[in-house]
Amino acid sequence: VLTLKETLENVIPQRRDAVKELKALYGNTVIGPITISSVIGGMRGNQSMFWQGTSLDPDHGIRFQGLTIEQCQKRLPGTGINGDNFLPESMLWLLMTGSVPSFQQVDSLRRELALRGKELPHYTEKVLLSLPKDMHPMTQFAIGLASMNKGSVFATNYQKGLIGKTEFWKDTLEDSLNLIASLPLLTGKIYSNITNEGRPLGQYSEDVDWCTNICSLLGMTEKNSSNTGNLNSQQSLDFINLMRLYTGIHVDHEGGNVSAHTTHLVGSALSDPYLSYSSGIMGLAGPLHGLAAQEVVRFLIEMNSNISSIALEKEIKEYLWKILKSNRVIPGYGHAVLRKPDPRFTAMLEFAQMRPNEFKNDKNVLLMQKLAEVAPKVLLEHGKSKNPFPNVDSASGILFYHYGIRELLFFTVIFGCSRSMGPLTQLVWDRILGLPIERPKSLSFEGLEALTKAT
Ligand code: FAM
Repeated sequence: VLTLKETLENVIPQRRDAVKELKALYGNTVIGPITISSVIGGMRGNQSMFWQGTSLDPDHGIRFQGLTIEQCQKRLPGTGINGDNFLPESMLWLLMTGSVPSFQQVDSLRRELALRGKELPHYTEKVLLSLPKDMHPMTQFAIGLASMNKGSVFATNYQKGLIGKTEFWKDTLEDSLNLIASLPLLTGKIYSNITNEGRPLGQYSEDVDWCTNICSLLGMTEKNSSNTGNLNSQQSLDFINLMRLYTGIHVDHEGGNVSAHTTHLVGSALSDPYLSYSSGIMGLAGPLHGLAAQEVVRFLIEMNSNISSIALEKEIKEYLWKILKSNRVIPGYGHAVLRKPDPRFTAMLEFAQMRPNEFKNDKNVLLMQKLAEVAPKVLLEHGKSKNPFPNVDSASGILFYHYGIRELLFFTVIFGCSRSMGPLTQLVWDRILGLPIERPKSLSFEGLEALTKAT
């Protein structure tokens, strides 16, 4: 079986030629206008980034190398056990190479990552241990990742002048795989810091998949004696599959979102993958980006304590109207690009719907499901939001909460594990294609004003 790197090596020449030809033949083709509104409005709608792995359609949501979530669920290999979700390792292969891997290919990548990730560098361990236990978990995450830059193969070889530009991608891939592989231990360390005085919550194994290791190190597998969630064996398996589903579909959301764009921008200065992705993590920590899932959990809990029954639609509607009338937003609804329910939400909702017995007594999960019917009606009547449907953050946090992850700030760390795969894949491709340092032109107020006079 060819490794991921060998498979990539076979794909590269044709893709390099195609991009070179596109630039040579159509380099001057105008893609679209850039307006003053977009320049002072977060560059919304400007088609100005090259990004290969994923694309976002307002009606159909995210596509991974052209495949919808539903297609990924059907076609990407999992563990081979019936009912198990596909492995994020499969998604990484798809993003990186552009093709659906075989079971054997995924299994070899699973093994490769498990071996690469079996220990954290001793200095990273030391740094993490020294951090205050109540430090924001995303700050711990970014510090841990940045510290690993000490072992970057790319940075070392670049400094020694050992590699030429066309070969940069090899060390970038090496670092990226090492980084992704390190995430179960890094995440487990952060979770044990905030919940268990830094004492390990579970074991790492070279024989299992990336998500099973994440769950084990969070203390969320049954055989673990310090299990924080007190899960039985079925719940442990379900939680691992929830983790596979969640981390399999949050890998990427085109290039323009903050975490992806930041990783790409910092990487364009030839900063190594550790520095680049730790910057992306800093962006993911923002409340308008990765932190929204915790807002939804707070909202559901608060709403439940303010209504008498989930069955009373009238009461739910009144509660939502009270929020809207006080000029607040309904968290978990609306989107800047999407105009339909987010298919990532639908996938998470289906996870809950397939396990009615597990969730039948969880008022928060039941409310999440009920809101998906009621909130769009209210938002439509309200008439402001361009998208009245549930977004990605509507369901994920409350499902993690159900199984026992109660530290709301930690949700974004799990998001960050998943998000590593898309932006780091693009970083490898940035080096394969030799993309230059990013450097858009900026304009002052006077500069913009002068342009209005010129037209
Ligand atoms: N509840 C109430 N009002 C909403 C709303 C919601 N869920 N979503 C949008 N609106 C309002 C919005 O505030 C704006 O009002 P003003 O004209 O008074 O400023 C109006 O509808 C038009 O907004 P839009 O064009 O439809 O949305 P934007 O592109 O400006 O904003 C969101 C997109 C996601 C920031 C917005 O829908 C929102 O605040 N949603 C609630 C918070 C949330 O769920 N965030 C997570 C988003 C998630 F997908 C992610 O990216 N992680």
